[in-house]
Amino acid sequence: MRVKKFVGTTMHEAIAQMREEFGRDAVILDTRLTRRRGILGLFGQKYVEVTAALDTRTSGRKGPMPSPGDNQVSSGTTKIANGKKRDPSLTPSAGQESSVSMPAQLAWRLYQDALKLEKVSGGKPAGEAASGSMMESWPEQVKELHRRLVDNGVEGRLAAAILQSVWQELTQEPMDAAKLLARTKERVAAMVRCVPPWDLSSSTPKVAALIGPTGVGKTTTLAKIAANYSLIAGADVGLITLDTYRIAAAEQLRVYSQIIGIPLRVATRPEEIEEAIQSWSDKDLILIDTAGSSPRDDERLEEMEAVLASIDGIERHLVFSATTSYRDLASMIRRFSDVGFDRLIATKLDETTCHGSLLTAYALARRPFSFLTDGQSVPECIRVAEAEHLSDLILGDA
Ligand SMILES: Nc1nc2c(ncn2[C@@H]2O[C@H](COP(=O)(O)OP(=O)(O)O)[C@@H](O)[C@H]2O)c(=O)[nH]1
Ligand SMILES: [Mg+2]
Repeated sequence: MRVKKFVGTTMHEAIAQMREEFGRDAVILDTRLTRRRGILGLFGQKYVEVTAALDTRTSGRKGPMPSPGDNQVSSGTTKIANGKKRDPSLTPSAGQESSVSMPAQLAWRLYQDALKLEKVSGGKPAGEAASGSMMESWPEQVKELHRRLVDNGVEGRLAAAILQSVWQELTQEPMDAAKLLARTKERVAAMVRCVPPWDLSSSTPKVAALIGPTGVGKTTTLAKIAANYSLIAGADVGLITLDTYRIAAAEQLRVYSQIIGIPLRVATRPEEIEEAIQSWSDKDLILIDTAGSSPRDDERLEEMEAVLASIDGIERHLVFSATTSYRDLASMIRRFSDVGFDRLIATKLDETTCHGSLLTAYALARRPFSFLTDGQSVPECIRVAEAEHLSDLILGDA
């Protein structure tokens, strides 16, 4: 293992040096913005330090910078940004989502039925009782898998609906625990929709905003996305922050924008966002950070709703932590549904081993996942959401 610090005036420069020396197998361990001492320690020039590691046992490649057509990042767990010039036929636009298969629809319908029953009878126990009577006919292995899903944080009635849909198909066959698990995984993967990375080949910029409660990791995730698209995919990225309530919050993003070497605009009024977007019509990607607001903070949400509604074609990603309880997820998603959102981003996957909340959040929001994050490091700890991987996480197998 070789570890080395690479220094540049921008992150582009530092990463270029890293690629030159370590090739494409390098893993970034740390990135930071520092100042060289100037007069009296002041006014020193800012520079970026990238600490990278290379596993010398497995890496034989000592290559040049990735070629323009070969710009997919693969560092650590990251596999996020795709090249700008991809074959459009291979890259469905974010709006096109794969359709939900019939068995998956059955699972969703069973779940909706349990919820409906709960509504007409005025409480959760009826839905639970319905699930309970369904479960009585199950063999022990199916019950055991239900317990596993619930232990992993999948809401009980949802877990029951999934297993009932799988069990219905398997009743004619001899019970086989491995087959049951494999089918359940397939079912869950078919139930959650994910969108592929953005196709940035359009002539107009893709504009995306990250919304969600305070502290879930919006700003960090925005920096990860920006760094991957800018530094590895070579996209022209601009950042806007609406987080003007806390000076420190805009400052946090400013530091990231300096490290990455991309521009940041701070917008306090809706017109300023529009101006920024208009002046950046030649950019590939414009990312907007928003003020974190607690789900109960109505006034701020209304303000944000007005601001985001003023921007045409903006894609809103609701960011939530994988550690959130069912009750908090439900109230958060209800609240942010008023603002409106198109995608889900789950963060802090590293902070829990129970990833059932991802399925619960999807069930409540019914919006596709775009990205998942699993650590504090920028730009590594992020990946594009993929249904099979989500399913493994939800079943506790990843
Ligand atoms: N463990 C872990 N921490 C994270 C992750 N994403 C963000 N954080 C941390 O969560 C805290 C809040 O992040 P921040 O981006 O400021 O949240 P915001 O208020 O939603 O913008 C920071 O300490 C981040 O480093 C993640 O995926 N895993
Ligand atoms: Mg923030």
